[in-house]
Amino acid sequence: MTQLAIPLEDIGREYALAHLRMMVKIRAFETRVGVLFLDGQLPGFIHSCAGQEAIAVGVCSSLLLTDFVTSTHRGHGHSIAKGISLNSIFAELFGKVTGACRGRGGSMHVADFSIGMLGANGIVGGGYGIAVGAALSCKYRKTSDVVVCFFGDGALNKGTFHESLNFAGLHKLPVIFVCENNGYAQFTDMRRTTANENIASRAETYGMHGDTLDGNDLLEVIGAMRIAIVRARSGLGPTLLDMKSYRFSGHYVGDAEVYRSKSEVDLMKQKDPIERFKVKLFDSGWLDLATFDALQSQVDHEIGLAEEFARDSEFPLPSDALRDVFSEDILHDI
Ligand SMILES: Cc1ncc(C[n+]2csc(CCOP(=O)(O)OP(=O)(O)O)c2C)c(N)n1
Ligand SMILES: [Mg+2]
Repeated sequence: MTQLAIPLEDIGREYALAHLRMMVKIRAFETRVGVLFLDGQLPGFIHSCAGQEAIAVGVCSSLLLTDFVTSTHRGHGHSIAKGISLNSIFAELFGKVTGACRGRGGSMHVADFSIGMLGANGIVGGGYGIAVGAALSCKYRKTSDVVVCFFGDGALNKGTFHESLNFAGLHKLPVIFVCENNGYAQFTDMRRTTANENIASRAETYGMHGDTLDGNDLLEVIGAMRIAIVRARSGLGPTLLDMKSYRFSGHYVGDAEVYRSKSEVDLMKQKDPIERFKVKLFDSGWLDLATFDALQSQVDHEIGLAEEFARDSEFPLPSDALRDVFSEDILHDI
C-alpha cells in the first residue's frame, strides 16, 4: 500500500480530538440505532457503518461545507461527518416530520442539500451519476467545490462505474471516488465477483490517479484526501481511492452472518479504527482515560437528547403524502 498517512502532529491536538469525538459519535449512533431497530422501533432496514468510521470522518473533515458528497445505503456516518444534526438524522430514521427529508427518506435516503449531502441511496452504485453530474456543474459554474462519491466494493462492477469514471476522467471533473472496500457485497465475498482486486489500478484506464489505502487509519485517509482535493480543486481531475476496511456488524442489523466466520470478524475487530486512533493519541500524550471517558459521556448524552427529540416529533400528515413528490405545477392538476 502507498504510504499516505500524515504525521499526527500535523493536525494538532484540538483537531485530533474533534476527529476522535466524531468517530465515537458515529459509533454511538449506530449502536443505539441497532438496538432500536432490533426492538422494532424503527421502520425499514438499518445498515450500520460501525468499523468504517475513519473513512467517513477522514473524508468529510477534509471537505468544506460547500463541497458535496453522494452516499450509499450505509450512509449514516457520511451524513453525520458531513455535518447533519443528530436531531435531523434521528428523526428521519423514525420517519418523523422533523427529519432531514421530513420523514420520507428513512435510513437509506437521508439527504441535506444545505450541507452538501446529496443523498444516501438504496440503489447500489446509484451515487456515481449524481456525483459526476454535480462535479460537472461545479466545473461549468467555475466554483472550486469538489464532490466525493462514496460507494462500496459491491458497486465496483456496475456498468455505471465505467461510464461515470470515464466521463469524469475525460472532462477532468473535480470528483473523488471513494470505494469503502469492506470486502463483502451483502453476503458475497468480493473475491467471488471481481477479476482484478487491485481496484486502484483501474484508475489508469480512466485517465485519473488511483491509490490503495488502509481505510481504518484515519491519518492515512486524511493524507490521501488532502492530495486528491488539491488535484480536484486545481483542475487536474478526479482520483479513485480504494479504502480497505471492514464492517463490524452484519450487512443489515439482524443479519445472521452465516457467510463469514466469527474468527475472521474477531481478527478484523482488532483493527478497529477508533481504538487505533485512541492508541496514537494516548501515546502522544494528547489523551488520557479521564478525558476519553468525559468525551464518551458527552456523546452518549447528545445521542440521548436527539433520540428524545425524534420520539417527541410528529409523523408527517397523510394529507401531505404527495408534497415534494411532484412539482407544485403538476400537483395543482391532480
Ligand atoms: C442496483 C441494486 N442491486 C442490488 C441491490 C441489493 N443490495 C443492497 S446492498 C447490496 C450490496 C452492496 O455491497 P457494497 O456496495 O459492497 O456495500 P456494503 O453493503 O458492503 O457497504 C446489494 C447487492 C440494490 N440495493 N441495488
Ligand atoms: Mg462492501
